[in-house]
Amino acid sequence: MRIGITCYPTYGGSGVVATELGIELANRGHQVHFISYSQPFRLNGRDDGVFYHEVPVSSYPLFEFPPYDLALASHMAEVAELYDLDLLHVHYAIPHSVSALLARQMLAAKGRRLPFVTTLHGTDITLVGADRSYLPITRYAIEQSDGVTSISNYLRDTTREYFAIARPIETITNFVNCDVYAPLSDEAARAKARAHLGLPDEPILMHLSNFRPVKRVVDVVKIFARVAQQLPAQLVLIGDGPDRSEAEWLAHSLGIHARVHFLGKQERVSELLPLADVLLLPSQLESFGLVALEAMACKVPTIATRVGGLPELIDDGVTGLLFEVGDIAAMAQAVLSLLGDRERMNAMREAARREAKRRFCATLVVPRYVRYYEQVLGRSS
Ligand code: GMT
Repeated sequence: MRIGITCYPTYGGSGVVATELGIELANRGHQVHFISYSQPFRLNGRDDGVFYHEVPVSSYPLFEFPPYDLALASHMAEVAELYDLDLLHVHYAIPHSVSALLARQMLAAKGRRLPFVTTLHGTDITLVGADRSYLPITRYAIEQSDGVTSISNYLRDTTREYFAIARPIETITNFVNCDVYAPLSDEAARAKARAHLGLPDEPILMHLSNFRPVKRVVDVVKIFARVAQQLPAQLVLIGDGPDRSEAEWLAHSLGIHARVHFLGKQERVSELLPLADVLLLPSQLESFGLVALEAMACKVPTIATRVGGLPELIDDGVTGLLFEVGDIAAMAQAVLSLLGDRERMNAMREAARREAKRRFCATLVVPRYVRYYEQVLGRSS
């Protein structure tokens, strides 16, 4: 198949899923064309069968807001014609599904079919889509999509409820490449990676996100502060975003900054995650929680909140531990007790990788997308 993929190219789970999906599809012989305003951050352009088309967004003094969604629709239609695309797959409904709808109509006027699949990721529904200014158009574009997938049952059900949508939405969960995301081979490899980062031989707590308020990064620092009172440990934070400064100031004011390492945005997180003993994800909401899955594949259990789609991913007490939002004391206690119980920790580590491979491996999930595309193409041809 020849597939056009559109996503946000910036640091974030929906872009990661779209990019990894495109690469996996290309590895299986499909031709994938990314259409976005800049190169998705995990795409390095060297994969065979992967193409990138930058959307030119020209400005004009009259435009206070250059209309990206229109430029995107034009470019989608152009790329679809030039490269004879079979379908478009857009990740994150706003504004991508609206642009795809326009592109489909533009080509229909020329007698050409261009179905599109929309994948819902989270805040496109729970925050942005539910905002009155975006809700009607988002609902319309979801209803008009030739296929709609959701990354968890939670998000599927929430979409139906918020948007009063009756159309079928297929849950196709996020996935992980279990060969790329894997534990370190042995203690020597761990010691080498630690030394490379200048970290002493102490337990490592890790957090990775876009540092938006929904991630509650300040809670991460507070949890760590409680752990560090009882035990020598290190906190590694990967990513960047609006709440980073507040978290950095807090680490300073609590006097733990020497143990707290803000690495900023990192590309090869598969090389960092296996170093962690525990991943902290105390989010206000996660429709899936991709980083927890990536950690699981690396044999790293996650201490997270019981919200959104996280209970569908993390089996509480088996592959990780779930708590109420804001229950910093319980999460810190859970870290301490897990670090102090080697047998339980090992069982959880093994279970985490086992479940990642059993339910969420790319080899299982990517073929589901392919089957879904075929279904959409069959249905709409
Ligand atoms: O919704 C966001 O905050 C952005 C989005 C993204 O692009 O990172 O995250 C959502 O999609 C991810 C990939 O499917 C999921 O793993 C995240 O749980 C989801 N975020 C939320 O629901 C808050």
